[in-house]
Order: sequence, then C-alpha cells, then structure tokens
Amino acid sequence: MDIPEQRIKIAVQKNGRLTEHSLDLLERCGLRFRQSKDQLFCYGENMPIDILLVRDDDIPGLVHDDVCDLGIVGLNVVAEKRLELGYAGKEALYKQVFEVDFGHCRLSLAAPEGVEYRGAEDLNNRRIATSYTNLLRNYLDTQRVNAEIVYFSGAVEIAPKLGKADFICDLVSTGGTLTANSLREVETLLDSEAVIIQTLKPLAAGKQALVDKILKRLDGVLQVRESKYIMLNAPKAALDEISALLPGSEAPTVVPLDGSDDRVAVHAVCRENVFWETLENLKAAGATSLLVLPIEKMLA
Ligand code: PRT
Ligand code: ZN
Repeated sequence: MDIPEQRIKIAVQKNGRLTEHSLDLLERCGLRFRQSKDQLFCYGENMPIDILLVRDDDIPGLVHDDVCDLGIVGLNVVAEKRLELGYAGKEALYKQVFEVDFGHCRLSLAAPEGVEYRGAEDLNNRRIATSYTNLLRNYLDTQRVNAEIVYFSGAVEIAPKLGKADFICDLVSTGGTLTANSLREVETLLDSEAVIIQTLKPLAAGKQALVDKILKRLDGVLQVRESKYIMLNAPKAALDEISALLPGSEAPTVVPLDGSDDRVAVHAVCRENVFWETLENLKAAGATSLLVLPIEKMLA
C-alpha cells in the first residue's frame, strides 16, 4: 500500500469553467479516480495521484505552499498570485510547465460607451474597477499612469453603472458581457489560457519520478490533440518539396514501394492540423494516395 506522503496531489478547480476540461485531461493521461462524498477530493485508483478540488484562486497558493505538487489553473490567476507575492517581497515557489489549450480569455481594460480613450494616459486620475488588482497595478506602473484601483470581487462590469468606477479591467472571452453592459474593450493586459504549474520544491526521488511521468503523459496528450499521421506516395524527385509542405513534421519516414524505382511511400507525424489546402498542395507536387489519420497516443 502507498504511504500517503508518496502520493502526488494535483489541484483542480472544483466547480467552474476549467473543471471538466481539467478532469478530462487527467483521465486522458490514464488516471482513473473516485470522487469523495464531500466532492472535495478525487482518489486516484490506478496511480498514487490524488486530485484536490478547490476554488481556482486558491490553486497557485496551494502549489506555492507545497500542499499540492501540480495545479491546473488560468494564467490570469497564476500571474496575479505571482505579482501579489512579488509585491509582498516573496518569490512564487511554482513554475509554469505547459499551456493546456483551454480556458482561453484575455484580461482587458474596457470603457463605457461615450467615454473617450486614446491611450493609457486617459486613465490618469480615473477609477478602475477590477478583481485583478496586482496585474492592473503592474500595468499602470509600466505605463506610468496614476489611477485609483477599486477592488470588486465579482460583477466588475456593473461598476461604472453604479458610479463606482470610470473604467473596468476584467476577463473577456466572447465580449458579450461587455457589450451587454455598454462597455467597449480598449486595451489587452494579458492573454490567458489554462496552464499547468509545478512546485519548485525538490521532491523525494519516487515522487519526482511520478511527477515526471505524469508530465510526460500530459505533454503527449496535448501534442496529439493537434497532431495527425499523414501517409502518401511520392515521386523520389519531389521528396524535398513534399517534405517541406508537411506542416510541423520532423524528418518523415521514407519507405520503398514494391515494384517501383521512382516512387516511395512517405509517413510523417504532423504536429499541426492538416488542412485541405495542404493536401491539395501535396497533390500538386506529385503526391498520391494521401491519407490523414488521427493519433491516439504519443510518447516522446
Ligand atoms: O469558484 P471559483 O473561484 O473557482 O470560480 P470563478 O468564478 O473565479 O472562475 P470561472 O469558473 O468563472 O473561471 C475560471 C477561469 O476560466 C478563469 O480564471 C479564466 O482563466 C478562465 N476564463 C475563460 C474565464 C472566462 N473565459 C470568462 N469569460 N473566466 C471568466 N470569464 C467571465 C468574465 O469574468 C466575465 O464576467 O466571463 C465574463 C465575460 O465573458 P464573455 O464571453 O461575455 O466575454
Ligand atoms: Zn475564482
């Protein structure tokens, strides 16, 4: 049986935009888990890896404090916490290891319709409502702007209507919330998506090996999302041109074709999506019998 300390803990958002994607990602790494009755914990059944289900804002802190070894959380939250620690004279004890390609959004400044905005200097001596006080403070400092930051824990978009702020700084994804509140986006402070963070604390050898293993699997899962396996037949003479057309592929495998001296079979892993245009260009370069297949698993 595992000693509890030898188990890895991964912090995941309990209930929100990142929850389903995060659990799905871990499942695709082969982790099977059982949720506790209080729904705060998932026990890893086939690996010594457990999942702590928490508020997203707590995730960087849990990894920083070494309660969890890994966390999946928005870059916006990670960057905000890093700055909060920095302003308190502390260093964040976690590092960002991967972007995981979900939870895309941006932290933007928005102005009410009819309020003029020509550049950051128009923020001088104005009030800006936000939940991201540290990211905003950092932005204002780099722009050498002196504005008042008004903290809102939620519903930031209503601050101008309430007369509490002149501008807002909040996450935007489709822009629908801004439009519904007669606000327009004027500046992007940060482009964000969910990321995996890892503790900087040295781990016991067994635990480190397990963290490395799960990170390798995560990397594999993330790579196969976009990757495709492409097979085609090509004239030997056009091999260089055809190789150059294969999107994001390393050196392709070239296999002789039975009964043909001038044609070969080409197999390649393309780490980007393969579009119809690419296939048409490959065909124009002399490729025939083109096949594009999805990849189930990949381990570098
Ligand atoms: O309870 P807990 O604290 O865990 O959840 P939460 O309410 O703080 O977070 P949640 O689930 O709303 O968001 C989790 C993470 O998802 C965020 O930290 C971002 O990294 C990411 N994300 C991606 C978003 C959005 N898109 C998003 N659109 N987070 C919030 N929004 C909100 C935004 O604040 C605004 O109110 O959606 C509204 C704008 O959306 P659009 O589509 O109208 O522009
Ligand atoms: Zn939150």
